[in-house]
Amino acid sequence: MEREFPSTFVWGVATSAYQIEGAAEVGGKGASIWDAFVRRPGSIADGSTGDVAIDHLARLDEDVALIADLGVQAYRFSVSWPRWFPEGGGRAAAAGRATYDRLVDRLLAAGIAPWLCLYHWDLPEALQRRGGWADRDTVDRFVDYAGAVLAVLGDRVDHVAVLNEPNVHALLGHLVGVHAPGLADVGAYAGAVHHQHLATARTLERLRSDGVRAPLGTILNLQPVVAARDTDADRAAAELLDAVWNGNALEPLTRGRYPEATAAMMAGVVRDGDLEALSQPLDWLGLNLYSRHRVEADADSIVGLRIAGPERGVATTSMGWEVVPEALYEQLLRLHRDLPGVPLYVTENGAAFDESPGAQDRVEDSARVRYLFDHVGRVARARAAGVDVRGYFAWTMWDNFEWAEGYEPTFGLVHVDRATLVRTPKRSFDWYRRLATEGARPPAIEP
Ligand code: IFM
Repeated sequence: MEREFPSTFVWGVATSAYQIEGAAEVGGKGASIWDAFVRRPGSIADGSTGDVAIDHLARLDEDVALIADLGVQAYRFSVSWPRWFPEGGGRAAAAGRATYDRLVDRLLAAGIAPWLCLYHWDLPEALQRRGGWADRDTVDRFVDYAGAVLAVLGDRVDHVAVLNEPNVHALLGHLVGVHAPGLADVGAYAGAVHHQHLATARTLERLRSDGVRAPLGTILNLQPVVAARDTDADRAAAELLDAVWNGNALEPLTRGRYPEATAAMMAGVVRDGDLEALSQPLDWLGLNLYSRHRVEADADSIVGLRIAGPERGVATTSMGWEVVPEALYEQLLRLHRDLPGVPLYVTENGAAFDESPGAQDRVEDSARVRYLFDHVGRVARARAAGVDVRGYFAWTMWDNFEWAEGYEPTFGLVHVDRATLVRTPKRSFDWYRRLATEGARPPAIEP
C-alpha cells in the first residue's frame, strides 16, 4: 500500500494513570482527588472506582507486550503524583518511583518511545485539603514534583507533556462539579485555570534549566464550537463557550492574555507579571479532540447557555458526542494559524461505542474503525494543507475507567472483561496495527 504518512510520523496510544493502574494503596500510594471523589455517593454513574481499574500495574509485562504487538512507535502514559509523593511533596514513595522506572525500562526494551505526561487529573488529596488548584501554592508543589520525576526519568523519556487537558479539569472539576474535586465555584474554576497555566510555564522553565533533553510540551482539549440555530442568542452562546473552552486554554499561552469574554472572571486570580510569564516556548503542543460542541442559549442556566443535542442526521458515540471528523481538520488548521512554528501532535482521538464480544469472543468494532479511518484521514488532509502535525495517538489502548461514567463507555482498541480483566484485542486493534506499521489507512470495514 502506498504510504499516506512519512515513516517519521509517530503512531501511538494514550492512557492515564487513574484510568488503568489500579493498586489503589499498594506501595504507600497516597489518595488522589479521584480516590476521594469516587467515594461520594452518586458521583460515578455505575458506582465504580479506579481501585482496581484494569489492574495494569500488576500486569505490566503482559500490557507492554500488547502495546508492542500493536506496532506503535510511542506510548503516552501519565504518572500518578500521589503514587510518587503520597502527600504531594516531601517524602517520595520508593515504590512509586520504581513503578515508573520499570514501565519506562520495559517500554524501551520493547522499542516503544515513552511519552510521559506529568498530570492527568489525579491531584494528591493532601493538596486538595489545602485548596488544590484554586490555591496558588499548588503551583510550587507541582514544579517541585515535576523536577523530581524528571530527575529520575528525564534521561529515558522521549517527550514530556506537562498537563493533560487542564481546561477540562478546571471546568468539569471546579465549575460544573461532575469530576474531582467536585467543586461548582467560579472562583475555584478561575484559580484552577490560571494556576495550571502558571504551573505549565514554570515547569517548562524548570525542566529546561535542569537540562531535560526531551521535547517539552503540553496537551489541550480543543473543539470547534457551533451555534445550534442561526440566531443572535445562539451565536453569542457559541462565542462564550468558545472563549471559556478554547480561548481560556490557548490565549494565555499564545497571546499572554485571557479572552475578553472571560477576562473579568479571571482578574481575581491574575497577579502583576503573571501573564508575561505564561508565554514560555513550547517544543510541541498536543491536541485532544473527539467532537465539536453544539450550543444553544438557555436563559435558565447561570451561564446562559447549554450543550444542545446532536444535529439531526449526525451520528453519535455512546458518550452522546457527535461524530464530526471535519472538526479535527478545522482545529488543526486553527492551531497552525495560532501557533505558527509549533509542531502539533494529536495526543488523543477515539470513540466509545456500545459493543460486546461476539461469537468468537471477538469485538467487531466496525464503528470505531470507521471513526478512526475518517479522523486519521483529516490528519492527512491537514498535513497536505501545510499543518505541521507529526503524530497521532489513539485514545485508548484498553477499555478503562471513564471518570464519572464509570466502566460503561468503552474507548479501547482492546476489550477488557470486567469480571476477569482478560484482555482481548478488538478488530480496531488489527486495523490500527496495519496503519502504524504501513503508514497508510487500511480500508474501513463496513458495518
Ligand atoms: O478518558 C478521557 C481522557 O481521560 C481525557 N480525554 C478525554 C477522554 C475520553 O473522555
